[in-house]
Amino acid sequence: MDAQLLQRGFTPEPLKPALYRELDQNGFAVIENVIGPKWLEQLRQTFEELVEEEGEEAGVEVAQMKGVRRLADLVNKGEAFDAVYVQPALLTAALHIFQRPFKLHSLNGHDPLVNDGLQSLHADGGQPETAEGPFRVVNSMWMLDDFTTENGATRIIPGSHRKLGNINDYIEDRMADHPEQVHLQGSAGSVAVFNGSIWHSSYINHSGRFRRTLHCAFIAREFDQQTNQREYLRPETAERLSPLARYILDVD
Ligand SMILES: O=C(O)CCC(=O)C(=O)O
Repeated sequence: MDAQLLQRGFTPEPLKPALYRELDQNGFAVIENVIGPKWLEQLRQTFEELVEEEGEEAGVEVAQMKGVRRLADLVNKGEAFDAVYVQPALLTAALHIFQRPFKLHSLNGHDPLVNDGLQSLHADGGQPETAEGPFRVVNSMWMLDDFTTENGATRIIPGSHRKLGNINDYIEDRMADHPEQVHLQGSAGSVAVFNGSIWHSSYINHSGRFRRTLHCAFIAREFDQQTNQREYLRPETAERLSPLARYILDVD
């Protein structure tokens, strides 16, 4: 446990036992009904407004990708995102994986366009030193639309978070389909949480229907953030932050 989390107002929201097993054995789990209908609508609307407003600059703070509508630094881009990175079930799952203090790594958006979106298999946090960890990154996929095999639901290789060494030692062509890959499917409003050492990637959107997601990633506190929140924090965001949010963002 991280005593600071509790002191800052975090109340753990224990997950169903099966979800802890899935996080440990498979390296990922889908938590359903996290985003209620009104919040979902706000997140979708803010996503679209930002894509429109930012145009060619969208996503530039972290990474742009051909064939994908990307957004970045969402902590500073709307009140609708304030409750994302402090969501209790998500923090509970992250703590279960890290087993030590952690902070936000980045909060970004991702939507693969029709017949596009394929990425090479990768692990956000690299491979662990031992099969039991410690693990460096935990990521989560906030499904703003239904995630299906047709619209490019993320592909993921169950159990690969415990592989040691470099991913290239195991896979010759990381763009190719992997014999063990499954897709992170779920209804809009679900959140998939996964160990950042797991092999995964964005997949081809064959349908052309939206497959909007927020990537809310955390990193163990001893490492640097992907988006340095102290550097990016805007005064209007700072005014809204709870003590817990300040701790998770590491802006004190
Ligand atoms: O949105 C997805 O399906 C996964 C994206 C991803 O893994 C990445 O951008 O690194």
